[in-house]
Amino acid sequence: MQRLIQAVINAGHGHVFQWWHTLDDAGKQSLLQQISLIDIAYLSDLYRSRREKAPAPSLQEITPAAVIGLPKSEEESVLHLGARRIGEKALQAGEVAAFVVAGGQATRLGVDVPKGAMEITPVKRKPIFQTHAEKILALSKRHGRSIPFYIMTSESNDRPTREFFEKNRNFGLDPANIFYFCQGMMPALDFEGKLVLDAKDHIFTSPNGHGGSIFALQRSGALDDMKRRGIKYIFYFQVDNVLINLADPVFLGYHIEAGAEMSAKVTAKRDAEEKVGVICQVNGKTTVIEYSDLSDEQRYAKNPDGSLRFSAGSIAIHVLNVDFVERLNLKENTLPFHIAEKAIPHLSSEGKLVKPRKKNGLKFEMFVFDALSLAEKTVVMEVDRNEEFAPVKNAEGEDSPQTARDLMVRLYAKWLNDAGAPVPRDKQGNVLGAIEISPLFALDFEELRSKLPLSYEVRLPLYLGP
Ligand code: UD2
Repeated sequence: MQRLIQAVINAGHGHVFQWWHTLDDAGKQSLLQQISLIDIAYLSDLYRSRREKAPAPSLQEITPAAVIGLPKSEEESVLHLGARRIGEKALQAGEVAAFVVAGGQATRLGVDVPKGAMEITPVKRKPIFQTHAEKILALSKRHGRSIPFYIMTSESNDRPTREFFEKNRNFGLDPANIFYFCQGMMPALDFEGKLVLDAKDHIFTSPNGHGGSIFALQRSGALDDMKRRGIKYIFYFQVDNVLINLADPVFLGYHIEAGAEMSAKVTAKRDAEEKVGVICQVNGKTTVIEYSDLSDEQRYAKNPDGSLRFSAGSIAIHVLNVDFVERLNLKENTLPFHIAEKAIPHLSSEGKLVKPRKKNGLKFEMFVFDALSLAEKTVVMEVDRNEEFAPVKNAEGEDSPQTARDLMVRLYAKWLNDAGAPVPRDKQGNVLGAIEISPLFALDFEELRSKLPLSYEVRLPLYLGP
């Protein structure tokens, strides 16, 4: 014990023992236990190198990624159909797992429940987790094989997430097919590079980023569980996308057909300013460059036809091979840490918790898309954002519950229209009420069309459920 304390003092973090004399044995134990798990030397390296960021690649060094576009010809539709068949075969063989990352702290949303527990759907106000669960149920039924659901949480929302599922009887899923695990945590540092106490016996930590999922999958036993079940492909998505086309067989099919290790879906960026990472090629490797890391020259670069040169916006949907994730776990520190300045809660000199508004320290996060450049082969596929992307990030305005609901209504209205059931609209074309179609009624347009009676009359609000 003495040796550990001395090592921490020598490394310049003696202040974490500031309240030692006030702690009872349990408090001392828990502080020491936490410290013993922190790699202080590595943290110091990260701090020292915080300004040594490799220069962003120049306009000449990056090229747009090769993207499988939306089908525009008969020939491309046939290719899509071929991919769909391959993906469906993998689903029927039970080789696909659904994996949601839900460990974020939903800071921008400002809610005190896990983001997945937020009520979202336009008519029934079903929570986000239920929309995902219903898709998994519907897919399992369609393909005759259950799809196991892996849910990554973090320290602060693990228990509420499990309790939420239990309270709702797992939304009909078999609990034997749900696997929860916590992602890793990472200590923050203040601007002087010192660890921060947020209680007299506790050092402030925060989730280590969605990239931490690569290592948490292995550490938690989830990867072993997948191998036991014969899973080969992990369908990765973010909890906040309520229009996720879960386990999309076309995407899976292209990935499998190409022998890829990790793949990504993109949508054409709305405009140069949209805050999504851009997928491109850097030195021949598929890479995501975060919005903030693009130079203005790159952000606004145009093709001769006036379209954006770097328009492949990452929507954080991936397929990863189980083998690939295993390989990434063979070495330490495979993914880099990104450093962000944040407001870090800390103790005042009187030992009271202070929650500052201003940025006062550094948080460290790994990003899953950094694994793309480590894959031997990747597939990048474009999808229509109106059909597959409705993220819930903010309480109001852009990417909020309201915009997500509007996008759901718009999509369901289009399905109904295309299936021959006109939807009441105002002169501007806005739908005159709420529409909700449960995945248990129809997972997609084709299923809706096959189930809708002839001359179906749409009355709003409309809910189509099981
Ligand atoms: C992410 C992408 C952005 C774009 C966008 C699409 C990054 C840095 N940027 O933006 O390029 O694709 O998504 O919606 O990822 N999470 C964890 N653990 C963590 C941190 C996050 O599980 O430690 C989960 C979180 O619960 C959420 C997802 O990862 O489901 C995305 O996190 P975010 O909302 O912080 O990402 P954002 O909006 O910066």
